[in-house]
Amino acid sequence: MLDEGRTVAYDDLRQWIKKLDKAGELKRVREEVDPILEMAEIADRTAKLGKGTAAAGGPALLFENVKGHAGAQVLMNQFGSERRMKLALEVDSLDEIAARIEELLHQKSPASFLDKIKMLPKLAEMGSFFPKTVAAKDAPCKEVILRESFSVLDFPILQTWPQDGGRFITLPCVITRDPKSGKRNMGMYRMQVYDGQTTGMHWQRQKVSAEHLRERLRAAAADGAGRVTMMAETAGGALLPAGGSDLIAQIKNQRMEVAVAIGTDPATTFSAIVPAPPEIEEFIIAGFLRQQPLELVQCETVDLEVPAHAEIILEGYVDLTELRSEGPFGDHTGFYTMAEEYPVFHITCITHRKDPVYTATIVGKPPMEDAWMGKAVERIFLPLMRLALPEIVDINLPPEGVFHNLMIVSIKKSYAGQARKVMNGIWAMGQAMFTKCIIVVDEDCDVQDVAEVVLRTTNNIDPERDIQFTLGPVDSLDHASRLPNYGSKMGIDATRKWAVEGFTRPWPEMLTMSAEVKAKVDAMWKKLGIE
Ligand SMILES: Cc1cc2nc3c(=O)[nH]c(=O)nc-3n(C[C@H](O)[C@H](O)[C@H](O)COP(=O)(O)O)c2cc1C
Ligand SMILES: [Mn+2]
Repeated sequence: MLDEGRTVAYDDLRQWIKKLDKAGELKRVREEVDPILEMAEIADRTAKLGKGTAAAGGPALLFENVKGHAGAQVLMNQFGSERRMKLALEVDSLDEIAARIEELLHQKSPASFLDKIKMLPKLAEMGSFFPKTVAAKDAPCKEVILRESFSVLDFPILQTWPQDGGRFITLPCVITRDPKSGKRNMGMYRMQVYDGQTTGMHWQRQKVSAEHLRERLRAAAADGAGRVTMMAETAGGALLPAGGSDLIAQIKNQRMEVAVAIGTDPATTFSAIVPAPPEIEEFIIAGFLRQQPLELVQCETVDLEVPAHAEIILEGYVDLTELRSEGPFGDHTGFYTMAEEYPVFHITCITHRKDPVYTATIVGKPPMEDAWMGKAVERIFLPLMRLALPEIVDINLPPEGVFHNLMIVSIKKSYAGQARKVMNGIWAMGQAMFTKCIIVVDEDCDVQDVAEVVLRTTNNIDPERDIQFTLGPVDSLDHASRLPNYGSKMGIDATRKWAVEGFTRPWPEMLTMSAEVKAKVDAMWKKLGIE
């Protein structure tokens, strides 16, 4: 059920572009621009406009004169400001989505008949979360179906940084199926274009599609009794049976089907980056965000469903044992990630809308477009984090911390050691496992005010006592860890220390002026002529 005054969800990317145009949020670029580096440089400068101000992030860009691709259009920076992120998800504040989640999580069992009746609109709303399948004739993504002599390079795919390994598809929604549960996953993983029919598949080992691949390998490598031999890890999150070359021969040429959607409505694109638990299909998250079911259609050559309204669909497979060098790639850390082995995606069919609009992003030194997507994730996940850690008041992932490097958390502290409990809880929570530094402050510290956080943290700690290290998985993009994907993390307990924590000195109060004097100065402030 739609809230009053809410517009109906965007059906597709084109409706979204229209909305951006109407809202004065779209800049059409009519100069000829090369998808090799030039588009990236323009998008980078645009992303940095108004940096640090309330109006940070320039307009969305629609390139209409793409060098080497007559008639093509490329949309960039569609999520690149707070205002646009809210427009994309059709809310006045990102906390509205958190409030909707909170409402769902805290449903009380209906006590009376009347309570049950009152729940009906909620149930109807929940019905809209689930995707529905439409016939191919009703799926715009099937307007053109290419089963042979296709090339993904016919689309204006960008190279974003000079030392990149080549062109990369940077905003793809990659769909795979869990071989055990049948559940579908949609994640955003960049794809390096090797040639017209093959790309890389940069799913990092802790991500859901990497686990789908491992599940396929486990099944393929099981003996008659279903036992799996020891597995050895290879890069890119794949596992191969240790030792036994006959086993490798046995699984060679086995495939996992993959489909990729490029250019979907904004809520669907956004849902592909949401770090949801594997049990929850992103298709449902898209339905929840849109408050309207996502329409899916069956693929032509693989047993997967894809968003019916997408501009472009790539269908294909990953060979279970095949790996290929992927990268380097100018990444959202502000550094290049070096070449590493990742699975390879073979395209079996391309379908697309007539005159498809290609969508892309550039990642690099923050703030970039993904900073705003990350902020939306931060706001939406707060109520879910509070489920496990109810003492959390607020969190802040500053864009310069590139999401996995720094999380600032404020807590309502009630017992000794609670800041450390919260750190450990965060390191145990889905993709928050990657957080390299966690700073925990008391509830009266506004974590969104980084200056206040620095002041409190550096004042409040005895470093040797208040900093703790732990070892565990780290983000694949971390170039400083002792080993790829494995290293240390740091938690700083910047809360006020209590006697029960062994701190027996008096703790001073922070400075504030008395209300009486403030009121008096307020009254004379204008007259003073200082401002
Ligand atoms: C622009 C952009 C590019 C991304 N590229 C990758 C990538 O190449 N590999 C990866 O593992 N995650 C990448 N991510 C992060 C994943 O999309 C994110 O972790 C997502 O939650 C993964 O979905 P999953 O939990 O279903 O695996 C990217 C995110 C964004 C916003
Ligand atoms: Mn997922």
